[in-house]
Order: sequence, then C-alpha cells, then structure tokens
Amino acid sequence: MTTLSPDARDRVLTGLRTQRIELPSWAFGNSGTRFKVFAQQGVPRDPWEKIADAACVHRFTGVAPKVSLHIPWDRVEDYAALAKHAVALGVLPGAINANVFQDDDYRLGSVTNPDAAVRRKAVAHLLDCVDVMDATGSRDLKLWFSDGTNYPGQDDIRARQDRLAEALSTVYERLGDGQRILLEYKLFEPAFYTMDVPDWGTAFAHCLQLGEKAQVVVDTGHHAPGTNIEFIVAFLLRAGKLGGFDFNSRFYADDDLMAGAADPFQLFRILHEVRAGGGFAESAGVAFMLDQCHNIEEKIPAQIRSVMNVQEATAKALLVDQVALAVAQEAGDVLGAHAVLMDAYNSDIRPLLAELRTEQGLDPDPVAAYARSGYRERIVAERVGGEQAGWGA
Ligand code: PSV
Ligand code: MN
Repeated sequence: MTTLSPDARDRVLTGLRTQRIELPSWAFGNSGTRFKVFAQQGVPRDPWEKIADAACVHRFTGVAPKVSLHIPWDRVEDYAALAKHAVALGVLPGAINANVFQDDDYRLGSVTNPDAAVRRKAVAHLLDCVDVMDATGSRDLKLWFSDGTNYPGQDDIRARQDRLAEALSTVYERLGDGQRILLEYKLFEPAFYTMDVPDWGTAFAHCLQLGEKAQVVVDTGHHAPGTNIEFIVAFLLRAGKLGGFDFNSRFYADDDLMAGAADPFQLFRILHEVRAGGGFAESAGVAFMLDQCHNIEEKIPAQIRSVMNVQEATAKALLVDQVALAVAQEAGDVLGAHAVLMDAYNSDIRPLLAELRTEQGLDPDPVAAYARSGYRERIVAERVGGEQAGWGA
C-alpha cells in the first residue's frame, strides 16, 4: 500500500465523507442497442422498483442518496407519494430529466420544431416537469434536446436557435426559488448534420442569456474523440456555470458504459479540475450524476462499481498535493508539476476507501457485500409478471 502522509489522509477522507453521487433511474431498466435489448431477470417494472434498486446501491456504497428521474419513463399518478417512497427507502428524488425525444411529433425536433404546435407541446411538457419538481422537491431540471437536422438546408439553423432560446426562457421564468435548469449538450445523435445544442459553448451561451439559474451539464460521453473535457470543466467552473455531470464512459460514441471504465485517467483529470475550481464545495452546487446503461452486465452491481470508480478518481484528485503543484507550476517546472499529478494518480487509494467504508459501518467491498446480500435472488423471485422497465418505458 502507498504510504500517505497524515495530512493527505485527512484531506482525502474529509473530502470523501461529503461526496454525493446521483444515480439514474433508467440504469436499472433493460437497455441495449438498436440491434438487441437483452432482458435480465429481476428488472424493475415501475419507478417504485427502480427507486428500490437505487436505494440498494446507496445501502452498499453510502454515497448515492439521490435518484434522477426521467419523465415520462418514470411517470406516476402521485409524485409526492413517489418521493415519500424514496425517503422511506433512505434516498431522495434528484434531477428531473425531461423527455421530448420519443414522440412521433418530434421527428423534426421538439422545442426547435418548425411547427409552432409541436413546440407548444414540447414546452408544455417541460413546464409539467417543473410541476413534478415541485412535488418531489427536486432542485434540477435537466434538459437534453435531441433536436437537430440531418441534411444541409433541412431547416434554418438560426431560426432554430431563436426557437430554442424562446422555449428555454419560458421554462426559466417558471422556475421556483432554488430550482435551476441544467442544459446538456451533445455533439451528434440522433441528428447527424446539426444538433441544436451540440457543444458546451452553445449551452453556455444560452445559459448566460437566461441567467443565474441556468447552468451547463457535462455528459462525459457527448464529445468528439480527443476533446479535452477537463478544460471545459475548468472553464465552466471559473464562470460559475458548471451545473453538474452525467458521468459515463465512451470508447467510440455515446457508449454510456460505466464511469471510469474506459479512461479512469480522464475521470481523474476532470475531478482534479473540479477540486481546483472549488467544485466539491456544497455551495458550488455541482451535481455528480451518472447517466449510464448496462446492456450486458448486471445493473445493480454495475451501478455500485460505477459509484466506486467515481469515488476512487475523487480520492486521487483529493490526493494531489496542490501546494507542491503550485510551486512547480510557478517555477516553470514542467516535469515536476506533471509528476505531482502522476504521483496522486498512481497511488493505490483502495485501502483508504475500505477504511472509510468500515468507519461508516459499510462493508469495505460493496460489490461482494451486494452479492452476498440475497437482494438479487429476492428481486428475481418477486418481480415476476408485469412489464419490465426498459430504456423508453
Ligand atoms: C442523451 O444521450 C442523454 O445523455 C440525456 O442525458 C438523456 O436524458 C439520456 O441520455 C437518456 O438516456
Ligand atoms: Mn446525459
């Protein structure tokens, strides 16, 4: 085991004790690609069961007390009752994700559709989502638009920006105290020629125009290969516009694989910038969310593993000796500064995390503890009949 100085140990433990990671309800449903969705046994049939699975992840990790909901995938009659159900299981509803990408009406876009009636329908859904937030006590409205065009000339790029700005401003006006819009960008897919919010710059510009209650959310899978995501994070934090993350891993496109699986070093670099920019402070309001799909692996342990990956990268980011780093940077010591980062990244912090879990009354190995718990066997036996939730249900 790497020997850590008492100061470093304290710093890492203190930071980890307050870290919170939010889980996506949709990660517990069946998912796949357009080629095949492999159904798994014991998958939730409704939002109540998805929340139960998220609560299970929290029981074993101790750091995931919130569940993001996706509307209408998680539509229920009584959202206050759903929130109560979550609280009874030891978790809380988190961000409300608006879904304006799955109706036939949205073929040419939602809020940017050339047809005003379709735009009105989309905006009405976004406003309904704010009603849901009022009922669940959620702070964040996460907006991702699949809107865009497939062919040059298909629609007027500038007019679509105008329509987007108008819709965003209507929703912004409806936000209550303490509520905010998190605007998510994505380079491509489902639109292939232009996306209406393709990158952080576009999201940032719209958020700036809207005001303080609008911030950008960085989905780590939504960039071109080779994009320096940590630069974006540093820039947004400095501007007070980093609202949160949708963490996941990608090898090729928007793969939605487990956070920290494809490139743990990138996750470390991102979290190092979060720390450097003060983003771990509660007052910074950065939401650390996962946005993943588990197509071939078991969902609950995959969520546990993902949470642990974010925790490990956070621990390494907290381990960076910022004083030594600043000294080396000021002296123009390129190799020395780089070595400070690499020392932290190459440290094995797993024993410290095990210690932290033990201190918190948790099993030091959450994945093994889950496997032993009998939860999986119980849901497989109990969740028989009904329709399993899927990506889109
Ligand atoms: C779009 O690819 C996205 O990242 C958005 O966050 C959606 O809400 C989510 O995925 C749906 O899985
Ligand atoms: Mn996302």
